[in-house]
Amino acid sequence: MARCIFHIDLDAFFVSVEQVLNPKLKGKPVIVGGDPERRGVVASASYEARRLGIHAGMPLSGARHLCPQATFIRANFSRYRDASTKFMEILADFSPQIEPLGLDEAYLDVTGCEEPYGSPEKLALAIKERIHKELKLTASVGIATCKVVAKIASELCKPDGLLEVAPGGEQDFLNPLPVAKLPGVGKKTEQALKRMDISTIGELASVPLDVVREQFGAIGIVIHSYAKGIDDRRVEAPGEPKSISKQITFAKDSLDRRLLEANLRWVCQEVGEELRCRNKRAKCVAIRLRYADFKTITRQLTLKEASDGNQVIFTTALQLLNKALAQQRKPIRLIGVRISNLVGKEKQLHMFNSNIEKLEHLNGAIELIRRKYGPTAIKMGKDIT
Ligand code: DCP
Ligand code: CA
Repeated sequence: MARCIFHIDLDAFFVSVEQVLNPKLKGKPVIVGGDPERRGVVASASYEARRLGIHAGMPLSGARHLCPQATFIRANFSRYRDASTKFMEILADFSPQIEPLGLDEAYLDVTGCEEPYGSPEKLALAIKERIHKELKLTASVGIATCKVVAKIASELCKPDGLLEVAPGGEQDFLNPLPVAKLPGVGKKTEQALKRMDISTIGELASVPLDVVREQFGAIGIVIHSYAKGIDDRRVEAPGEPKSISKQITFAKDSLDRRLLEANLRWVCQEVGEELRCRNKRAKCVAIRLRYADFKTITRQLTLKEASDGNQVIFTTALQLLNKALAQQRKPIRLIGVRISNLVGKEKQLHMFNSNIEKLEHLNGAIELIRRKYGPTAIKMGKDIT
């Protein structure tokens, strides 16, 4: 089922908070930054000031030169933190899955939450209305099936906007936009892409992955995938993930069982290590396979008992991989593992099962060696270097 992700961003945040406290400033060029006589930069500019060429990050002295009639206000962070807390509380009333980004923006996974409202758009309008009623602030909302498209959508509809990219419409939406709109494409990458005659997202999406990977390495794989409207990142509250996942994209699509197994083992070790660092056990193990044609499948299994052992995770993941390979033999470009249903690591009865206990000791010892001597210092027997 397609996900429904919102990216919500308050408009001209610092400035808008100041305008709520002093409504006379509404509709005027207002700049929050600091004392223009001293060194400092623009933190937030009202849309009226932006029309006169002011933007965040520009020196305040330059801003004053360009726009002497503007009202300059020194940033008052406690006000912005208060507004931010209330903003996040409102969002929490609409979905349990929130990922705040800084003070004034957040991703919401609202899959299934829209039903009582009739549509994602109506749910977004309800959120905007609450924000306006309670905080007197305006927000812009991007709606899409993944984070990257939702974020680009919210940026395009600012201020006080709402833009929904229908499932399946991602590529048409992205194609004409400049590559700089993609997260991960900074000034340098933008210029390097220009030298390759790539200036729109559509042009980037149509270049073979190998070319982009060759040029930009790992980030190339990410931006190429974003350009195709593919973004599997989940909406997760920082610090308390509901799942842990890792994936690896192969240099060349492959059906070589030894390579697939070795990579699967490595990915399982990585998620296992993070799981134990967080002092958790997982009840659910899932694998994700992406084939050469970008078709992506997920297969998952629930364990009888929550575990944090590499071997349990790997054996389960391998079982899922074998089943998937038996059903479909197409070259694979990406393999990933996600463990979820995380529970606390209370001692459980099966801890007295000596085999499991031995494995846990073994995992602990391997990790100690890795931390001390580096990740390649010790590997399980079947690993490929
Ligand atoms: N901020 C800052 N310095 C920057 C950029 C931003 O201090 N270089 C602060 C002030 C902004 C807040 O973070 O109000 C949010 O940043 P945004 O990029 O979302 O900018 P705004 O909310 O001001 O404007 P927009 O309407 O474009 O979201
Ligand atoms: Ca903002």
